[in-house]
Amino acid sequence: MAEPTLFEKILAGEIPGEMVYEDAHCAAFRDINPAAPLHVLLVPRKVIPTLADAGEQDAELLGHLMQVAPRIAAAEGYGDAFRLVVNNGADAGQSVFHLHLHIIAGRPLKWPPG
Ligand code: DGP
Repeated sequence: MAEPTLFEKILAGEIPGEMVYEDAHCAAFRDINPAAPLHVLLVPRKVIPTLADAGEQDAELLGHLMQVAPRIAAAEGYGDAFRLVVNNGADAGQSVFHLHLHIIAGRPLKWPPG
């Protein structure tokens, strides 16, 4: 058995996390180091290390995450303007190798991102 990821431990309640959403397939909690007034991490319960590791069998799960994310933004009061970010790989800024969507909102968001 692989060592549980940090996010598995948060989803299991073994490490504290401020949960904002949970269903059978995914859960969301506030980022410990928020980059904006809203910064939530949406994490599938299934451990997929990176987006690039997702396969055909994960298509429904990925679609589910994309449908849940706007609902979370709206529930938090930011339904009109939010950004979703997936860092894929260490060189792209990924530090936790358990796929997650960053849901960021609540301040002007520049483009292109840094
Ligand atoms: P990334 O760098 O894309 O892999 O994003 C990982 C995020 O996880 C980063 O924004 C900080 C957040 N994070 C790291 N450790 C913890 C933790 O223990 N609790 C919470 N809530 N967030 C964490």
